[in-house]
Amino acid sequence: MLTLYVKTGCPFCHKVLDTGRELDVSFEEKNIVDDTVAAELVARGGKRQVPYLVDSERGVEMYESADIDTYLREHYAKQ
Ligand SMILES: N[C@@H](CCC(=O)N[C@@H](CS)C(=O)NCC(=O)O)C(=O)O
Repeated sequence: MLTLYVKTGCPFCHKVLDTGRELDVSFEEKNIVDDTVAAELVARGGKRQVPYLVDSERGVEMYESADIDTYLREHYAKQ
């Protein structure tokens, strides 16, 4: 399962969500406007920054929209 921490109005998040749509990849979205979710993100990744991807099947977690974009294209490209 892919989880994406996002924030309403975040252009970097939109970039990743656009890539997901392009690749037919769906995310469980968690929005850090909710303080509980923000705290969960900081506990998980170490800082309050979105987007943040969690790929639980591969045990991969990362910040940085460009890195997430590259990762999705490498591992979730359409066949
Ligand atoms: N270089 C980062 C920049 C990410 C970034 O600046 N995210 C902003 C939101 S657009 C953020 O997390 N700000 C902290 C906050 O809103 O609490 C990326 O490309 O992912």
